[in-house]
Amino acid sequence: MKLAIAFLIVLLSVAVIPAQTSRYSCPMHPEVTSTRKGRKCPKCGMALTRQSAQPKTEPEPENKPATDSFSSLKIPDTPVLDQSGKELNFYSDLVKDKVVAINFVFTTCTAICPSLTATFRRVQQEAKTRGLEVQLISVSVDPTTDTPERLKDFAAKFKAEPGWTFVTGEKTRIDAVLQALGAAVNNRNDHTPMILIGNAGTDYWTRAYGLTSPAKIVDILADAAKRQ
Ligand SMILES: [Cu+2]
Repeated sequence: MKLAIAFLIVLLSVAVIPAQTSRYSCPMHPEVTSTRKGRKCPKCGMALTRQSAQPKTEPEPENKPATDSFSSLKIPDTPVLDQSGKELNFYSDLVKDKVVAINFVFTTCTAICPSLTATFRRVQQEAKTRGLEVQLISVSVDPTTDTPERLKDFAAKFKAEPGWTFVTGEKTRIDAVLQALGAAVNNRNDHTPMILIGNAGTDYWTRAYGLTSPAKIVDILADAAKRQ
């Protein structure tokens, strides 16, 4: 009898304890979970959010729209500079009424930026092949170092064509843009590999991991272009 009770207690604690532990998971990648607060998703850099104690059994759709938190209205119309040193208003000149993909890079990065940028290059080529009109935007997370001249060299190195704009500018303004797009970081090396993809005309927004295959990213862009 005692043994049976002890067994029951062990069984109960096994069943109950995990359910009481807080779980955090990535809004874009539900398979990425942690029991610790404040973690970021290694796939897209988004902060993990707390989940209810009951794990979801329904699989999440792969391209979950970021509609719960994001809208064109959140994008600032801040004056910024492109790689030619031309002043543009971020929202009205680069985003408004367009199908866009935005990534976050810095020219002196030796880690992930070369891959993110090479991916964008292939996205640009593939979108062109498929007749899809898109605006690519690479926002510098290190605007103090990344002058328009540096960005121009960087763009040339990756054979960027018209329709791909590299953005820098006054640090406070760029910080405001990064903040609004969910890509603000204290240390440039911690920048997110996330790509923000949207149809600004219809206010449809989603996010993707920056090292997803270029074909898949173009699929997501094509899907965004069709969204009402
Ligand atoms: Cu980087």
